[in-house]
Amino acid sequence: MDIARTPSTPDGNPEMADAPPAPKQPPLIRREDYTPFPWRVPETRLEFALGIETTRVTATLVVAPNPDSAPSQELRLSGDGLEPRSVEVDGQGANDWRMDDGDLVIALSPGPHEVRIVTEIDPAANSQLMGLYASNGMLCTQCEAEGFRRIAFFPDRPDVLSTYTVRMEGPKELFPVLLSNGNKVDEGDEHGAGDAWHWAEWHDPWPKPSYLFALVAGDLVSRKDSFTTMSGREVELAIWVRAEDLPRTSHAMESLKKSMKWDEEVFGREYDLDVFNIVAVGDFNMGAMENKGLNVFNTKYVLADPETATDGDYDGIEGVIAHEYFHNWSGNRVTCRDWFQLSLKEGFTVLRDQMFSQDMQGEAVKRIEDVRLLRSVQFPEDSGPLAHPIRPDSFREISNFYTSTIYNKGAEVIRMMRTMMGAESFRKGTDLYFERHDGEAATCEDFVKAMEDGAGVDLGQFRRWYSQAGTPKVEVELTHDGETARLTLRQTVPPTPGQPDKLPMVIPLKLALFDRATGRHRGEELAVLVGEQTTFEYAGFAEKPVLSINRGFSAPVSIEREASVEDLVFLAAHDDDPFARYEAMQELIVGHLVELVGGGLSEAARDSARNAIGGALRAVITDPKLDDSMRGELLMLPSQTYISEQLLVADPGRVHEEREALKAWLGRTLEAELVAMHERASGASSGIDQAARGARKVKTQALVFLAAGNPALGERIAAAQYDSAETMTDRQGALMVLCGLTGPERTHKLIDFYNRYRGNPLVIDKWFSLQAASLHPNTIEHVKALAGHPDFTLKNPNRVRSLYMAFAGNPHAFHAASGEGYRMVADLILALDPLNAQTAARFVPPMGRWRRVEPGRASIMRAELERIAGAQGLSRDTFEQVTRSLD
Ligand code: B3K
Ligand code: ZN
Repeated sequence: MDIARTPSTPDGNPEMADAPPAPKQPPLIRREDYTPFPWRVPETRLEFALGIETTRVTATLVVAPNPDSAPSQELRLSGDGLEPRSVEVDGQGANDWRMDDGDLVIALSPGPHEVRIVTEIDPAANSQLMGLYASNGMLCTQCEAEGFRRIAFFPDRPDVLSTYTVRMEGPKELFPVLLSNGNKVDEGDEHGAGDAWHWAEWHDPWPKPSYLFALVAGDLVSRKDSFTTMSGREVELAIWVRAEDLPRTSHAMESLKKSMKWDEEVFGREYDLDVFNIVAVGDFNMGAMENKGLNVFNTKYVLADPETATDGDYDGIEGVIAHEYFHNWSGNRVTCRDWFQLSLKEGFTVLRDQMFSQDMQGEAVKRIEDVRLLRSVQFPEDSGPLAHPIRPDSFREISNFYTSTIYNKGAEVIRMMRTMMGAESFRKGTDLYFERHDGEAATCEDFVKAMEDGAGVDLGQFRRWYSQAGTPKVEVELTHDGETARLTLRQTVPPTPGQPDKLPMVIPLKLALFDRATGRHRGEELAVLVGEQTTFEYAGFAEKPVLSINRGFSAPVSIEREASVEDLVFLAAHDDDPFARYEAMQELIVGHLVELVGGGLSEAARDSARNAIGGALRAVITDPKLDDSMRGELLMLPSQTYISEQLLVADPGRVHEEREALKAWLGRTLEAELVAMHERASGASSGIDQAARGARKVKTQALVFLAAGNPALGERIAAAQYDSAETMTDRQGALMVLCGLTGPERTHKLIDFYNRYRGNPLVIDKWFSLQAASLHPNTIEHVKALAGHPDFTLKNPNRVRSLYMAFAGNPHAFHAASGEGYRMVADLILALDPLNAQTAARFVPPMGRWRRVEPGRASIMRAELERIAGAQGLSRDTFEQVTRSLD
């Protein structure tokens, strides 16, 4: 309706008329506005009378004025959708309280008090999966970041640390197991209720913020084990799952024990409670949660056996178990002062889990995988409308800031510190950090200061990594003159939302200069770029050397250089740094595809580049010195996202076309070698040793190329691999390839896969994902049909992600020129937002890339974002992401 014709209501308020109300802008919360909470809460007692539909919560808070804050006459307790049933202060019913935007504000005279509030919640109705909710008959919690306020009125902010005692009671039959943080101190049957009801009391001696609170009640069984800490304390370990899942918990338990040992050895961190519990839940918004002594996990990161989990799933479990366990120190013992400091715990803990996995799984391949993730998710984030520094300055909804920037770039920033100061000094810095801030809610600045003081270094200018967003670009030029090689490095940091002008960063670049004739270099160097431009000189080179730069990906930057095809082929074959070798191969292929997409490449130039790439890949396939895990990495074509990222504005259709054409050409040209590699690798065992895992990786790599070059041959070999598969890795790899083909085996094997694994939700998730991520020409129709499949539900985040996140990451179908892919994702966001806002908002970033997409598609993407923005009653999560994406 035209605004001019909107009838006014008697009081002149157009919002009362039938026009949609203007969406209320959620408040912007700023880092600079931080003030300490006026009250301390030394003790918290929570009593839960548990029920799936009604749970009664009695919260007793011992409060006292905070000496570090200005005094206050009122106590503001955060609440979200709660109503107080009773409010008592010091044992007396209180009248002097009010509700303010969901919060409970109680008038309180200065001095210590005991405040008791009763609330009732309905876990079954909690589809947001934040707070206390029901999942498959059990009750569990998720409180980070602001879920605790959906359970009880409380100062729900990370700098209010309290010691918790939790009493739970409920029907034994429904909830035979009752768990909370810390140690179980007592339990018993409820008097007067026969033996039908029971209770348990838990006490956590470590003060913690409310976001680390957890409770689980359900019919669960556990795998038990124990760990003796470095000081000789015995810790009881338990992984709690549904009875039918128990056989699939051994890998998770082994991962936990390895993590505990590794953290003692590498960071000197010992576990600090008598028990460590992990619970697996089928309905979960993310991977896992590090609640003190009671980690809650998505089943995806707990359950595995070779029949149902891939090698990648095994690694994911090991990495996530480690990550959550490591949070016990980096996050729990030392927590965050406010949510702007999120990277303090997340960036550091990601670095710690990456280092652990590098030690467990092999350094080189893990590093390549981590960089691939950074480039495919974080780099696009950093160059788009949602770019933010690793320590953001403002937000409207904190759930939107659990980003790859906070996590992965955050880890890279701390990794750079380690690269510059060396492993030993780094450990001195982290020791000092833990010692200085144990039991505190700290800031990123506290971390940097402790690293400076502990390691004895100056990180003055380096701090800009915390405040400036955007991926720095480093232009590299190598010249040679007489006996001297001169390396000029020039940096620019691109403008990002709210940060038009940037200052130079500190960029540590590991490099080596190779002698072309011998294929050797004289040692790795570290060049640290601090200004906008610096020239480094290297004497003693009779001939221009070949430059290997950003070895090990020592800095999260994009390197721009004019490397010749010959130099890249040289590095791809000779570089002794595995990452640099991988990088040279990627550069070779990306450079070629970018040229092709740009047009104007003659056929002769294209053929010569193709031949160089083909030759380099042939050398990789046949190099006897390479192990298969690394070979698999070198054979991976750069992703479409990464290629598009190199272009200012990309036509997804063109990028896809050229990438597929190259893949097909390579499949045809290297057919004999690929078939031989597949045959050789098929002879490997089905074990989980590195050799067997590597063999599985190259087998599926071979299929990818073969199917592109010769679909009939690819289909035949893939179908045979599917039939003879002894592991999920082989079976899923074969089905992935078949999903992209149009032959009959696609349907046969999809039916077989579904029937074989129906009833196993994690495997059925794979079945959805494989079809949604497929390059098959009819993927859009397939996804539409799958959305109506009886196994599809919007209520389970794993299932939603398995279909729609896979689809939104599909470079072909999502970007269909008709705009249908964009419409489908926008429809999903609108349907999911009222049910699960956090998950819905996660689908906005792929649409927010419109500025980097050719104008035809860009206008459809933008229109879809506007359609979402115009919807009534949008959540704060989705509203913030959509409006930032349109700005
Ligand atoms: N700290 C949690 C993430 C919580 C996300 C809340 N939206 C898991 C982790 O990073 O370890
Ligand atoms: Zn984490």
